[in-house]
Amino acid sequence: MPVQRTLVLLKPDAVQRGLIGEIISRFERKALRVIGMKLTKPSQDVAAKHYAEHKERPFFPSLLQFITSSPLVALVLEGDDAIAVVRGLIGPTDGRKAPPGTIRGDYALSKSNNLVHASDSPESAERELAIWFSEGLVSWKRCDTVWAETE
Ligand code: 3AN
Repeated sequence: MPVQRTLVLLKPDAVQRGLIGEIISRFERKALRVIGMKLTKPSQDVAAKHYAEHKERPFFPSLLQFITSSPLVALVLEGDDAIAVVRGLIGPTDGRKAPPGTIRGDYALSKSNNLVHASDSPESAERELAIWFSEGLVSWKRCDTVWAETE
């Protein structure tokens, strides 16, 4: 199983609704490692780079407005198959359709204000990590790894 790194954003709605701890605790309980974390209010330029693949979509202006409206928490998570695992934990885009038990399914009622972003492929993760964490990451080992990750 490949050890992967993935970019997660706890978007402005997660911060404003006081859900930072709640959401991060789900990732921690899954035995993922937080190897990067910061509270930041992104510039239009950073937001546009991050969402570049959506620039032709009708919702692009409102997406940029939303993501730059208030601080967000940027995280990098590391672990076995982390990209797919984190996408599974957050659930599908539309909070109304996301199943209970997923983060969006439990806390979001919207397609746009859906609390969390997570990289959707190794290529996206690499591109997004360069945008949000050009300063680098902090590598460390969890002391419970041998209990949590043994096949
Ligand atoms: P996901 O975050 O589930 O990978 P994407 O990549 O399709 O979803 O869309 C990126 C972000 O754009 C979503 N997280 C959501 O905030 C927003 N978005 C997607 N589709 C719509 C839509 N139809 N209307 C408004 N916002 C949308």
